[in-house]
Amino acid sequence: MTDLAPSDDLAALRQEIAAQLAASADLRAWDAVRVGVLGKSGRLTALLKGLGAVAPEARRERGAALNRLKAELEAAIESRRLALEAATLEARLAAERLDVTLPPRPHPPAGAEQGGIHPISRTMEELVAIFGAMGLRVAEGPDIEGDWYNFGALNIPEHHPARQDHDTFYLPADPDGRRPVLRTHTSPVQIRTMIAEPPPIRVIVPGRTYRADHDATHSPMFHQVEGLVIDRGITLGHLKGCLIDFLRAFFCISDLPVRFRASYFPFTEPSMEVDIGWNRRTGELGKGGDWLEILGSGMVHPRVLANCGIDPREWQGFAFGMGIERITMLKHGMPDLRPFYESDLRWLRHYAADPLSPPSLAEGV
Ligand code: 2U9
Repeated sequence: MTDLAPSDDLAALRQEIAAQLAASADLRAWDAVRVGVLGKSGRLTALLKGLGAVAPEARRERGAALNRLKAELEAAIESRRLALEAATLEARLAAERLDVTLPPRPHPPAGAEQGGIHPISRTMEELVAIFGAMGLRVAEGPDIEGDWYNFGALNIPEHHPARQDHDTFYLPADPDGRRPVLRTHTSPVQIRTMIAEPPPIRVIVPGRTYRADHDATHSPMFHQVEGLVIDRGITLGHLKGCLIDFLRAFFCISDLPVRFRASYFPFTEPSMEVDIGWNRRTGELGKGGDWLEILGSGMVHPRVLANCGIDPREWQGFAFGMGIERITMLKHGMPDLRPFYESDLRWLRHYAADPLSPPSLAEGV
């Protein structure tokens, strides 16, 4: 028969467990205390199991004392759990605090160099943003083209100088004698679009183009963007409005002077070259009384529409084209075209765009 004083050992156990709970710094330590008291082989469980061995006259009192202690310890254990969980949450909230009013991090982490957007890519992003806001989408096509897509469908005659070997890169002839070309403009993509889709059509085509030319302002590979809008009742007024809005948004000059000058292209009729106002002496755009040619445009030639299966009596359209290097050089005051392709990190660091700031519509369209 066990012959213990009814509560001395229980008071000591209560104190000991209270001290262990207070010392438990996290939920893992807390659980060890809990299991050590209430678990299958826990201290209190053992005492309860030993109740049967207590002398019958002391058993009731001992049982009641054990049950009181059990309730007390359970409450103390639960309250410690709540306190530890609250502390854990507090610590997490403090560690993961997020100030949404902070500006984006302007610099890369120490030791790392931040990449930049190549000026050609940034201009393309701006073109997509500005013309996209007017409802034009991007169309793409192959760099290697057939003669008909690059020249024939565009009403460019057999004897046209652009078709001569010294202007165009031809690939070796195929067994049928046809010589593929590196596209000299992105216009074959509009031809493919008109053949593949019924009007209305509203597209811009940014992409690589190739001409046998190389000096400070010409590269054998360069980038163009062309645009095509086909719908019922399209007029020169639509062409002018679209291009004036584009030029003012792209160069961020809301009152940029724009002039349309009659010209000739085989694929448009009438055709117009577009000039913007600038100062020839300082190179400043927007004022100065001089004119600078910036792009070509016109109403799509009826024969070109018919070549693509579109009835020119029902559908009309305008088109335009410009060099991406050229408009980028003018916008950023770059004197030479060649560094675009030389991967000189000093030049790239100077002219690259911040990848974290998206292309803006500047003055808006
Ligand atoms: C289709 C019909 C018409 C696209 C046009 C120009 C005028 C033009 C040059 C500017 C400088 C090319 O980069 S550059 O050398 N482009 O002057 N391009 S109209 O006209 C089209 C295109 C496709 C089916």
